[in-house]
Amino acid sequence: MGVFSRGFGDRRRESDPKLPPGQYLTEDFPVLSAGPTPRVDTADWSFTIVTEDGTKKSWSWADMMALPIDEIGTDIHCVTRWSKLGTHWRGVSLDHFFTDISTSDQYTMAHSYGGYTTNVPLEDLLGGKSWIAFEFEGAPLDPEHGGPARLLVPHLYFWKSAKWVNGITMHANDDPGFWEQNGYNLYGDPWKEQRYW
Ligand SMILES: Nc1nc2c(c(=O)[nH]1)N[C@H]1C(S)=C(S)[C@@H](COP(=O)(O)O)O[C@H]1N2
Ligand SMILES: [Mo]
Repeated sequence: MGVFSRGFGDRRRESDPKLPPGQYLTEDFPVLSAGPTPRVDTADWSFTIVTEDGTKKSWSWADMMALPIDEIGTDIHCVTRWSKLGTHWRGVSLDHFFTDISTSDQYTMAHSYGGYTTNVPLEDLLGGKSWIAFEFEGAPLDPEHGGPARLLVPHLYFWKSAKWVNGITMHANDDPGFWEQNGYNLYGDPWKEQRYW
């Protein structure tokens, strides 16, 4: 935006077709955490998927790094109305974690170090729509932003992108996670302004 005059830039921003309704653009990266920032070393990090029959499959940091890594360019939208366009991440698609997972459940709950949870339908995690992200703009993900690794589900409001993610449990029903129990929408589509119940 630096090459444009301020007035031109502001008008362009207000009408940006990439900006969902009720959102404004921000250049900085606000930190929104419901509790203290957990400090998790990659040597201690693991990610576990638990299915309905209790079967668990876990990945260490090295296991995750051996999976195909994507470069992700995407916009992100927070329910508190800020959006960032054109952010860059590196991460592993959830498709790769689910390759050998056998489940009949259609819903998932993401779990984080520190206890945060958020519910996402399984189909919203698959098909190249979500990642475990560990780099932001060319640097390891800052602990405040969920480092060493966070869920990235950019087509839903950013509260679905669980920071410090350490696992997913399969659910038969769309059970509410932390913010969803506290008034946020069960699904959270920014283009439909699904902010609250
Ligand atoms: N573990 C955890 N993940 C979380 C949160 C949190 O409090 N704890 N906040 C959510 C909310 S409400 C938002 S908007 C984004 C904020 O991510 P940021 O702090 O990197 O901007 O993280 C989401 N993921
Ligand atoms: Mo948020």
